[in-house]
Amino acid sequence: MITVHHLGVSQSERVVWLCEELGIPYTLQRYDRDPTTRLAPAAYKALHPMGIAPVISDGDVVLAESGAILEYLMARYGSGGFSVGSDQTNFPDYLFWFHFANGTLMPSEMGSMIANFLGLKEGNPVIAMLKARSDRAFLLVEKRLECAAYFAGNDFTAADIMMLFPLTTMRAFVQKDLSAFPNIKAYLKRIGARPAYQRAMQKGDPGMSPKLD
Ligand SMILES: N[C@@H](CCC(=O)N[C@@H](CS)C(=O)NCC(=O)O)C(=O)O
Repeated sequence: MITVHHLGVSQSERVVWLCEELGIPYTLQRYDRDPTTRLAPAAYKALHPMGIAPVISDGDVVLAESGAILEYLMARYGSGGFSVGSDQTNFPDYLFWFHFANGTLMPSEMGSMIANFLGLKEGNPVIAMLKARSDRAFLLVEKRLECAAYFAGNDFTAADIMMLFPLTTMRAFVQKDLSAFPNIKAYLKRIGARPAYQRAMQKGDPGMSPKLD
C-alpha cells in the first residue's frame, strides 16, 4: 500500500489529487506545519534527506519530488493515465507545462515569497526583476488557457496537476491578483468542479478552502 505523506498546505496536495484521479488505493498520512516556522515538522523531515514535501513510501521505496512521484505513480499504478505519449502531437506541450510548473513558475513565486519575508520594498531592483519574471509567466499561462482547455490541450493530464499549485495554494504565501487573467480564472473554475480534486483537497487540507478565485 502506498502512503502519501501530506504536509498541510503544500505541494504534496498534487499527490493526493493524482491518487484520487487515478483511483489508486493509498493511505494518507497528514502532518501539520510547525506553527512558528511554518516549515515541515521533525517527523516529516525524518522521511527523506531533503526533508520537504511531497514524499511517498511504497514498500521499500521512499520517493520525494512532485514530478518524480507523479511519473512514478502514473507509470507503476496508473497504466500511464494522465500522461501523454511521445507519439502524440501534444507531447511537447505536455512536457513543457509539466516541467514549467516547478522548473520556472514555482522558483519565480518562491523568489517573490522570500523577497517579501526579507521586507524588500517596491523599487528594489530584485523586486522589479522578480515581478517582471512572474508577470511574464502568468501572461504565458493566460495565453495558453485562451486556446486550450487544459495545459496539454483538450484533455486533463498530469501537467494540470503540476501547474495547479502555483496558481492556487501558492497564493496563500504570495498574493497574486488574478483579475487581469480571465482565462486562468475560468480554468480554476473548471478544475474546481472535478470531484477528484474536491475529494483530495477535502482529505488533505480539510480546514482550507481551495484558492480558486
Ligand atoms: N520541488 C520540490 C519542492 C518541495 C518544497 O519546497 N516543498 C515545501 C512545501 S510546498 C516544503 O516542504 N516546505 C517545508 C519545509 O521546507 O520545511 C517538490 O515539488 O517536490
